Amino acid sequence: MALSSCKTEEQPNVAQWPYGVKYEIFVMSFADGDGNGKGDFKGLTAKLDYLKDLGINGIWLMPIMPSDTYHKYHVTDYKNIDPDYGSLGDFKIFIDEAHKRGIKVITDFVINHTGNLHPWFIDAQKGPNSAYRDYYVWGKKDSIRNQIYKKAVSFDSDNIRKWHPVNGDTVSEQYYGYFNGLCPDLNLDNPKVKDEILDIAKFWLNEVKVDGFRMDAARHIFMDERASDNHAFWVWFRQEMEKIKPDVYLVGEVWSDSKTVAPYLKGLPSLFNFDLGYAITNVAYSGKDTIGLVKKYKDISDYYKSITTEYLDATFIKNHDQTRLLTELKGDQNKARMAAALLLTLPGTPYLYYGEEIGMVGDKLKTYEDFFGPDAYVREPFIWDTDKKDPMQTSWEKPEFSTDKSVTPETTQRNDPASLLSFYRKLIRYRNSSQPLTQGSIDYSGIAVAEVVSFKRKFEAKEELVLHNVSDVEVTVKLNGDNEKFNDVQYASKEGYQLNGEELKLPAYSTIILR
Ligand SMILES: [Ca+2]
Repeated sequence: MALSSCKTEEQPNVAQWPYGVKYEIFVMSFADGDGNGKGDFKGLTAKLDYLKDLGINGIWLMPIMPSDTYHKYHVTDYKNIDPDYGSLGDFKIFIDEAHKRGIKVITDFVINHTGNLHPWFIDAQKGPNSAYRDYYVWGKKDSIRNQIYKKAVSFDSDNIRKWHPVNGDTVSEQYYGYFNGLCPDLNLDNPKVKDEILDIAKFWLNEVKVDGFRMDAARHIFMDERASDNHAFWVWFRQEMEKIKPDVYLVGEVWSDSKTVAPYLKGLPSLFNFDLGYAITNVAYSGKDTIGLVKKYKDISDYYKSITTEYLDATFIKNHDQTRLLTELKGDQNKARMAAALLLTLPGTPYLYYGEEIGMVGDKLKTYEDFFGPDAYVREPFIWDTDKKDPMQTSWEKPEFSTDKSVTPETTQRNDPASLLSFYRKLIRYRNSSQPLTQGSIDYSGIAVAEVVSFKRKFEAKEELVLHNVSDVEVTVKLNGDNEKFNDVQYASKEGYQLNGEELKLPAYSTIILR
């Protein structure tokens, strides 16, 4: 009973798409295949075996289309690959190699806005007679006077000026840009723009063979006052995508509370669960479940399931817009492990943010002086080896947080069974071998101990009991009543646990899964 349980190594992988663990990548920071310091598809292709070994079956790529911004959310050409990342040919090879390894690929598809250097917008700015004028949203000074400054800010934008003048001209029409003036909103009331979007989608899904899209800024397609138009837009969008590719996978970003999120599920049955990310971080940080994590999770997911039977939760802890997990947990790796363990044992399709698995750090709240802004602090180069020994190490920016001093490189962690990376790999493998964890329902365990988050996961006749001691002290719980049947330890994150009859002793910061 002292051994760190490893019944999982030879078990078949039951994580069938769209279930399974996903991995979000900022290509610029991942792996450099041509030696210019910027990540690209040659590099990413060469690192696919790393991702396969980690156990993921899906990759979400942050935007890859040509853009004048480092993060590439301001698109200037919808049918190509940014030259920083290589060629379309490189990308097709990458897709092919990913598919050979059983890994699907989804890309960010930014349709709320284009970059201001997109040819459509360059032309549209020429004046009301431009053929592309109606591709964007224009307002005359009188009609927009009361809404030039929107008072409300949102989670995903602190911009309050939504209307922007062309070249300082505040007399004529101004254009609408929800996030800022550098990314003008597309006019998705215009059928021509909708046709363009479908044409672009056909290109990526049919010709390039991506498996789906992550839809950025899904609740800003139309202005806030037109929420129901936003909901209806996504129903239309999904129907059209399924005509192009019947098994297309779509996941949306609606960064808001669950009440605001819910109406989007009819069009986008997979949406990122921001509330869960906050809740997991909270429990891991405090070392106690003071918020009732399982109830919180069940309340949201039961509510969403009542809206659509197709609901498929897209869970995550942190993404590219947020301070990194380990930084938020004040560098405490034990707590980071517990957060990861919660994510990887709860329902849904868990998304890891690249570098989480090696303990990368980055604080978005740090005052910034460099050109890129605070978001770049959470999008730093992945650390492959010390002293740039790995030729694929990216160096497009000088990292402030994640260096080979602050983060143990992947190469060092790879063969160390006690490393954070090995912890992730082992737990993902266990999840992949378990139908209850991968696609089962969740229910209360009935065990009420504040230091322990516990729940049952069930798929058909298979049932597992998951217990997380999120605290820094050893805790003993009683497995009585209905829980007596769980007597076979399948997974243990640590040595030192003990199951004696009804009593289960959980070491500090440990996860035990029983059948
Ligand atoms: Ca490169």
